[in-house]
Amino acid sequence: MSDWKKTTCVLCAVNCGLEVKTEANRIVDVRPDKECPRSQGYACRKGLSIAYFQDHAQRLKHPLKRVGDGFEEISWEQATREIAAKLKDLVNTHGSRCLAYMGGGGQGCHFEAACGVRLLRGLRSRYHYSALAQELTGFFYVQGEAYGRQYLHVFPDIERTDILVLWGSNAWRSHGMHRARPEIMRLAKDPNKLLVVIDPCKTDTALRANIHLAPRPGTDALLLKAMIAMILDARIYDEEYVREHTTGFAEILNQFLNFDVSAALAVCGLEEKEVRHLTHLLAGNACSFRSDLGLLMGRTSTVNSYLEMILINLLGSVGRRGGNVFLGHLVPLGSHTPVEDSENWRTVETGYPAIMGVYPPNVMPEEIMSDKPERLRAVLVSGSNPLRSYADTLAFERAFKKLDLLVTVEVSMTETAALSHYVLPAKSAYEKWDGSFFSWKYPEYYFHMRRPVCEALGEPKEEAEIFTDLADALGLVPDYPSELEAYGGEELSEYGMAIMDFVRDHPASAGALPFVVTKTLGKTLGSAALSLLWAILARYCQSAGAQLERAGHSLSPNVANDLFETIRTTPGDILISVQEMENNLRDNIKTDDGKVHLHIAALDDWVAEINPSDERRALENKDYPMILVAGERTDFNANSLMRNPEWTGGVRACAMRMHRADAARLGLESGMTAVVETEAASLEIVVEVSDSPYPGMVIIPHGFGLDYCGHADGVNVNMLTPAGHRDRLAGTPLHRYVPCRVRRKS
Ligand SMILES: Nc1nc2c(c(=O)[nH]1)N[C@H]1C(S)=C(S)[C@@H](COP(=O)(O)OP(=O)(O)OC[C@H]3O[C@@H](n4cnc5c(=O)[nH]c(N)nc54)[C@H](O)[C@@H]3O)O[C@H]1N2
Ligand SMILES: Nc1nc2c(c(=O)[nH]1)N[C@H]1C(S)=C(S)[C@@H](COP(=O)(O)OP(=O)(O)OC[C@H]3O[C@@H](n4cnc5c(=O)[nH]c(N)nc54)[C@H](O)[C@@H]3O)O[C@H]1N2
Ligand code: SF4
Ligand SMILES: [Mo]
Repeated sequence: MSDWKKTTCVLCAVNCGLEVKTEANRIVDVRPDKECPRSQGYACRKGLSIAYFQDHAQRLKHPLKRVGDGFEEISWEQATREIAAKLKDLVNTHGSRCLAYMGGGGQGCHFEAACGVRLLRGLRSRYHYSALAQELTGFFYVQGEAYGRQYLHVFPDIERTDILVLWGSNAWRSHGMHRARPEIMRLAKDPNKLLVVIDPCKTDTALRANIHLAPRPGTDALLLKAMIAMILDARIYDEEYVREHTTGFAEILNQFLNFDVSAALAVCGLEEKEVRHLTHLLAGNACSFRSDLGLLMGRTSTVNSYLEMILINLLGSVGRRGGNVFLGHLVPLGSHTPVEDSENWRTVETGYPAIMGVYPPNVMPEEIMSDKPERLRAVLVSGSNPLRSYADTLAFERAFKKLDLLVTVEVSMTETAALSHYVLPAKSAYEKWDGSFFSWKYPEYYFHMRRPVCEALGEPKEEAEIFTDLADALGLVPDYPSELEAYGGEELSEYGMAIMDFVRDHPASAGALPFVVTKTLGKTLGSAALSLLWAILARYCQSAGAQLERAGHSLSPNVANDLFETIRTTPGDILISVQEMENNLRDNIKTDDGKVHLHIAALDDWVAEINPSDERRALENKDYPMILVAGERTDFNANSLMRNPEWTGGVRACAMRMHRADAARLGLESGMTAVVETEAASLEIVVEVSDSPYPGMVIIPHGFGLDYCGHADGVNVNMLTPAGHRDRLAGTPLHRYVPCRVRRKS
């Protein structure tokens, strides 16, 4: 038997297949998994450095309790008992709105979310904050309005597309798709295909593109409006698609008629004939769009996503072969929570609704500092590091110090953990059963349940188990028949029937079902996450029908159990479902009338604001005349996941890039130190002069400035990002457009 063990990378959302060798319980060798049907032998240097994520000096081994300025080790029993008592007391005294859960949205470990959210809901709070609301909730809002559910999102059919437009995405570095580099090269080199990049900077992706449009930063909405107006004006939109599959076209037409395309493109700094040429190419071919943080964290975030949705639909690309398609999934990444729904809580101080079930981290400091009696007082953090990842580190620090209870579930002693009242050690991605529900491939959907490849040191637990124990201590787990504890292995079908009987007889306990499953099947299987996978499959298989059959699974009553056994006993990716390509739109859309709703009335005023004269004015800022791109992806960052600076191999990876002309004007050269100031703070950073940034723009990577054993490598860019600089509808940070000023350090 090979001593290579199959797993996946957990440093970014594409989760490439890896094979690792271990010695003395450490990962000593890593190679890309050639048999992984998604990544097919591709992995980047970060994945190959995964041993630095698994083993480092700050890994947590035991539950810790804050005592004075330090921590003392305590037992799980004490930790669970004390935290449960404090939670109960706070909720009883101040009401449920005082409690928030921040987590469940990491790059590779999604099985905690079911129990984390159930624990929150068991205590009657809805305040689930998540990294998804760092970037994607404006986009999800638009998807919900257009396609009927916020979790329905379209992604390019990359294998079949003729033109791929990467808009505000530096996929060469960030890998926003499977096998990003080979795929970018394939599209760029194939004479029948085109790779288009729309990005102010000459990024590594842009340098490889067949067409690169470089709009002035922050003018994407103007450019999108101009493209839509051109397409309508020239009547090159897909008339049949619009007639058959959409509503709201008349309203859209009204909004874009008489739009001054020339004036708009002058503000964007683009040649009208180049943009016109591109719109004609797009209209004549199977084109698809992959947008990322340049749009999502751009100056007009939600409106960018809205206009992009309109553009893609006018081109008739949605659901089409080679267009933007709905992918298969086992569970959606979140829940549909319409913003106007009366059940949808608003945040107490800032008034933001949940989108996709989650609230934006940007507002959390204000929610804690609020004077209102219902303010946040207790936060349960897992799999995120707000003190480095989220905007405005100083605001978070002040707010977290004011909390009555901060509990962090972590694999490492992070900056957030260091401020917490309790720190609970989680097993790492390589020590437990876990997986992600991200989905990028089409028409196949593969799922990889990682199995432990290393033994956990100390006494960490799976998060789902930690949350179950807390729920138990809080009395949130209903009584269940003791026979449920006896099942497992071959008797899965009987277990399934017993669970169904239990739910039928105790409908009020349905919400607490994940805890019952982890406490029963989870115990038998030795993993809470694995038992939750069984429950997910049981539910999924009830309605998946034809998708499952196309993947070769027979639709017997036992299909979920069979699939579960296959996943449990077969390392690597398992084919779960195959989408039917001819009816992708019809099979997936969930609006009442089965049509795409092009018009979102709630955004009318905002869309009207996007006009050349108002935008020209809005782009000027006398106090902060430069634009900071706060959080670039490079080969040497992976969110805040790589704490030991040695993993970069000694490369000085954290510097601020700026355009040659700006550097000359400010008297700066590579290697010199500059001072950057924003509304939030100022800091010093080493400069790297380059031709790639747009003039007037400075770029700092994220994921640096982590305190590693008393030393911080590079700077923490979130010192500079004001929490209030956020999308008006979704609250997502506008990290790609942070007004700043820069000077040479005197
Ligand atoms: N190496 C590495 N890869 C990662 C991560 C990592 O930390 N490191 N993180 C992962 C995560 S969580 C995510 S969300 C993805 C993000 O992946 P990307 O969004 O691809 O990452 P960015 O580096 O932010 O690239 C955004 C691009 O937007 C451009 N941009 C800036 N301003 C504007 C603008 O006004 N308009 C337009 N059109 N473009 C603009 C920037 O020049 C940049 O090229 O990366 C993932 N991959
Ligand atoms: N300025 C700026 N800030 C940004 C961005 C930006 O572009 N600019 N990008 C944002 C984006 S898109 C994202 S997605 C966020 C990501 O930011 P976060 O949501 O904070 O996520 P990560 O940095 O991936 O991981 C956070 C923590 O999870 C811990 N962890 C790892 N594995 C496990 C595990 O198995 N269990 C538990 N319980 N914990 C674990 C890690 O030790 C780490 O401390 O960063 C955001 N922050
Ligand atoms: S960081 Fe992303 S692209 Fe690189 S190996 Fe890991 S999953 Fe693959
Ligand atoms: Mo992200």
